[in-house]
Amino acid sequence: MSVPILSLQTIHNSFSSIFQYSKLQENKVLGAICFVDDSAAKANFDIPSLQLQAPVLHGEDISCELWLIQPASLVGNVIANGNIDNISYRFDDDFLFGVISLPESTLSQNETDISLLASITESAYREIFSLMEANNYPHVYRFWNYMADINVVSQGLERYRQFNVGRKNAFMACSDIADNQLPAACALGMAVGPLSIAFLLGRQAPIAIENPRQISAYEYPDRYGPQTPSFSRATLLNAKQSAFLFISGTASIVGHQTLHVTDVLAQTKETLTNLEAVIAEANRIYGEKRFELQHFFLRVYIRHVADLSLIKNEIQRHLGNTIKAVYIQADICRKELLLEIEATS
Ligand code: 3EB
Repeated sequence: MSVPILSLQTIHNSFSSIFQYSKLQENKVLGAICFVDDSAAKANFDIPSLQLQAPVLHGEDISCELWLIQPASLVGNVIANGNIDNISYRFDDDFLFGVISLPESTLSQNETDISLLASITESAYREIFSLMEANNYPHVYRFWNYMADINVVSQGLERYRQFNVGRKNAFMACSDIADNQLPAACALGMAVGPLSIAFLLGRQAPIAIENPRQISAYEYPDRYGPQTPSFSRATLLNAKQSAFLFISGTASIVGHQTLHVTDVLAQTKETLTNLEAVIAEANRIYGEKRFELQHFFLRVYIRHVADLSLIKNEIQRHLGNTIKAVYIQADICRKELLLEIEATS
C-alpha cells in the first residue's frame, strides 16, 4: 500500500474567514461543515458545504470546519468539483468530501411502507455508496448526520431509530461497497432543516477503532431500536507522517447503557473518560502514544443551553483552557443524553 504524500487537515474559524480562505486557496480545500445562526448570510460557497442552523453557544470564531489537503507539493495535484444526483462533492486523488441534503418532502408517505425518514436516509446512503463505487473511493472515514426532531416519535418509532433503519438498510443493500466498513460518525438533532449528511471518503483503508468501555454500537440490544447504528467509535487513518484520528460522537454510555441520566456534570466526566479510553485504544493499535485528547479539536453538542458553563468548566478543568472547543446547541440521539462530544486530531 502506498503512503499518500498528501495529508489531510482541518482549519476551524468563523464562517466569514472560512469563506474567504476557501476562495483564496481553492487548490487545497475539499469542503466545509458550518454552524450558522439563521441571521447569517447563506453565502454561496463554491465548495461542498453543510450550513447547519444551530445556536453556537461558545466558540463562534471556530464554528466552521474546513477540510483541506496539505500537499507536499501542489504540482500535479488536481482538485475538482462534481455533482451527482443530490450529492455535491470535491476531490483529489486521495480524498473525496461530499454533502447531501434531502428534505422529507421529496417522497410522499404512501410511496413507502417504512417511515419517510427511514426511506430518505436509505436513499441518501445509497447515493453515497453509489458514488464510492462509481468514482473508486472505496473507503469511508467519517459521516456527519443531522436531522430535525431527532427525539420525536412518529409512526410509533423515534426518528433517530427511523434513521438507523434507513442507514442499516442501505449498508445491507450496498454490502459490496459498504463491505462492513463502520466509519466514525455522529448523529444530531437540529430544530429545523432537511436530513443533512457530510462524508469523507478515500482510497486508503482506515482502521476502525472501538471503545473498550462500550459495546460496539453495531451490537446494541434491540431496546435501542429495531436496527442498530452503523458506526465505529473512531477511525484511524494511518499515513505515518500524517496519521489522523476521527473520533465519533461520544457520550455518557458505558456498555450500552446511558449513565447519570439527570446529572450533567457526571455525564461530562463520563464522556471525557470515554474519549480518553478511545484515544488510548487508538494509540495501542497505532503502536505508540501518537494522540492526546488536549490536542484535538472538540465539538461539544449540548442539549440544554443552561448547562453550557457547567460542561465548559469541566472540560477546561480536565483539558486546560487552551483546548480548542466549540459548543453547539443540539439534540442528542438518546433523550437522556445531555451532551455529546466529537473530536478530530
Ligand atoms: C452512542 O454512542 C451515542 O448514530 O451515527 C454517537 C455517534 C451516537 C454516532 C450515530 C450515534 C451515532 O450511541 C450516539
